[in-house]
Amino acid sequence: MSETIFSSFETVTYEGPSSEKALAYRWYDADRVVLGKPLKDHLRFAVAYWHSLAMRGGDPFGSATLQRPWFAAGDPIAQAKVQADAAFELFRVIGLPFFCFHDADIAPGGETLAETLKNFHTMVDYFEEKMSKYSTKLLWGTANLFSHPRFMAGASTNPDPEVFAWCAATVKNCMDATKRLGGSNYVLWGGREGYETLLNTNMKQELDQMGRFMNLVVEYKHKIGFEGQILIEPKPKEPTTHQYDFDVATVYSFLKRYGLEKEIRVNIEANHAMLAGHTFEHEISTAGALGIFGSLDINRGDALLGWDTDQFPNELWAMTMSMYHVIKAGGLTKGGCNFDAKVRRQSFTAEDMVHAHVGGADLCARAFLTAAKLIEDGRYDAILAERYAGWKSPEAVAMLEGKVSLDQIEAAALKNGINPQPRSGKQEQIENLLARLIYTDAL
Ligand code: XUL
Ligand code: CO
Repeated sequence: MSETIFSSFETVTYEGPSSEKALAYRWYDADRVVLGKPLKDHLRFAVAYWHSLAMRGGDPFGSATLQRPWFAAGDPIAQAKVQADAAFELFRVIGLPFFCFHDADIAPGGETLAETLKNFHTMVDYFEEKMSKYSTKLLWGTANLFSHPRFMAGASTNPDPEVFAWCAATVKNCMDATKRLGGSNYVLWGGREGYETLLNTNMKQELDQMGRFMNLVVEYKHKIGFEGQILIEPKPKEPTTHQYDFDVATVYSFLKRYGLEKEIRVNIEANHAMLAGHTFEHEISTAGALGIFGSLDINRGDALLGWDTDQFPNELWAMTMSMYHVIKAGGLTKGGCNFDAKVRRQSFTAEDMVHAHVGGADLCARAFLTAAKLIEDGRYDAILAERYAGWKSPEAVAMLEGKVSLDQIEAAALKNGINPQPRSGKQEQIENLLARLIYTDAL
């Protein structure tokens, strides 16, 4: 193994909130038991290979800035191996339990499908070897079906069936690799599953193609006995103007339409939620209500910009309420918190990369501990329970369970003569209670 830019760093450890050390966990005490299990098993943090290892820091106006020596390490496979050596050293330094990858992040593409898959499997072999030497596990694998020009008109929704077939072959191989590396989930983000103009688009045809593709994925999952979750990652726009997997609710309607609502869940990304005009917690709560909550891509956007800035999270209130809804949705079982976040172009050193992950994990850990405290405290849940308490009466239960018809409800309402009176929604009271619970160091 070659010396890497992360090799000189000590493994970052938990030191507690009062630590003055620049690189230390203040809130992420991985083994601390909260709500019945260790924090690390609630949060299941993952490093995103694409942002942390494969990105070079270019933007539409400027070239690469990030200091990543592996891009000059010889032929493409040699480069990919040096990059993997650095990746596993980064995982060791930050001590987070998982990583996630796309095929194209870990292996160079080839001229043909066969060559591309050969490169991929060479690197999967290398990853298997690395994983036997380090403790980091795979949270999820995925296929990049959006960067290469062949995908410019979509992947499974492409007007060209040969592109559909290329994508099917690629996903089959990525699912095989994910299973082989012990992945807990397989993710599909429809990078270009949408359109730029309806003038050249047959939407029904494209949706049927995507529905068939997802069914093929699910059939293959069962065929190979992959026990992980299959997840779709909603995003409303970027790169295409209109994306078919706009938000959680849209994905749910797609899953229902193609008979997949029991088979596929969602990987919800904070910045994507913002682009859809929602909050992260709205999307988590929607998935919880619809029974399709799966996993999280944990980054933040910028309210002043209209695109996916993929920054490391640092908003305590928003993240606390998101974690509250995660717990209410049943928690991250096989899912996790993937840092689908990148350092800024000026943060080009190895040290910046370590700070970014440590700060992000600390913020999420603090938010989770606060959300758990909020639940254990009980006052917030009591306000909510009181607001809906009327629905516990036998008459209300009968209405909700479909035991009475519209005319029976009318007759009962006329008979009891109740004139409903407005009640306070208590928004400010709730905000004040939450502010007291969130912005305190006592956890
Ligand atoms: C793009 C995005 C992707 C997916 C994986 O916005 O979030 O990185 O997470 O393809
Ligand atoms: Co993402």
